[in-house]
Amino acid sequence: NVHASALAEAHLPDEQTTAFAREAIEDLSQQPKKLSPKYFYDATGSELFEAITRLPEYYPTRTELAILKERGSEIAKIIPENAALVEFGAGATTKVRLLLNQSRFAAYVPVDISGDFLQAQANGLKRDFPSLGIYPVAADFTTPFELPKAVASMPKVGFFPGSTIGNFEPHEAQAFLRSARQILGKGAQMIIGADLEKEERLLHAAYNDAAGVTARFNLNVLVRINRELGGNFDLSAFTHGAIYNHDRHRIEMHLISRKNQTVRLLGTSFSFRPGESIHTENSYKYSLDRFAALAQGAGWRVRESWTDSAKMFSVHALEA
Ligand code: AVI
Repeated sequence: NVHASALAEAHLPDEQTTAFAREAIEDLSQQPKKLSPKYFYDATGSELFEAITRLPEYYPTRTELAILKERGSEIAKIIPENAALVEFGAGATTKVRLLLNQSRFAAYVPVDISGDFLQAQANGLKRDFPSLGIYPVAADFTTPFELPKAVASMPKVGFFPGSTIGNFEPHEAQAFLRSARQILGKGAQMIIGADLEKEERLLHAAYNDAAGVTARFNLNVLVRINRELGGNFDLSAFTHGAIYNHDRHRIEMHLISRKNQTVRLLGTSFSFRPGESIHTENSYKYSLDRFAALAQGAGWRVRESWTDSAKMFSVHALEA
């Protein structure tokens, strides 16, 4: 019954919508205003992010992939036989396929909040790796979760590519690494990607691409607020801006109001001055030393760190 379910949707928002509403109102009430980057990723946002990874200016994805390819045999050497590969967050399967091709894993455990996405991903991998045990876990990987019983006795290898760790505040990044160590257990390994600090011009270009895909990705959070929470943001009255904050070693993404305006959202009004920003994302850039200190602070030992020849991106092998 289409009508009844539409009504249910209008009157009984599910838990996630309620959380989105609560968080959006709280974050837009702050000074300076902000919104959480986790709300970028609905179906459209995930597609826009995939498009970002193919942009000429956005070097992280292709550089990390090249490192994983080039260092494949070195990575394979530190991976025990018949281990379980536990991926925190499940995106495109390109990177994980590389690892699965290079080493003999007995099991793959993708962990992601979106159950539908996990199933599609698992189906695709099952066809190409028929002897691999695939055990998806639908969970928020930033909070503690249990590994499937089937992999209990296998050596564990965590995988966290893409420099997603860079979107966490340093204290959150450390908490995540500590929790991953607990989940994976004693003797575990972890393969993790981290973007490196570099010439500002290159960072600026990567987050202010000429085709405007990153701008659309950033604005998509306002599209979602309008559609899912009944907001009335005028998209043409905000511009995308990404700047490098040297002192804090991070790219900051902002949505900047072009004029004096008031936006209404669920009965609350938010006014904006011209030039006032909503801070939507941080993307921290590490040095090899700062990354090692972060990992060590969370109880990991850095076994090896690999970079490309231009030192754009880094991949680290950690040991619990
Ligand atoms: C997912 N994450 C690592 C991306 C980054 O580079 O921080 C998200 C992104 N934001 C703008 N462009 C890409």
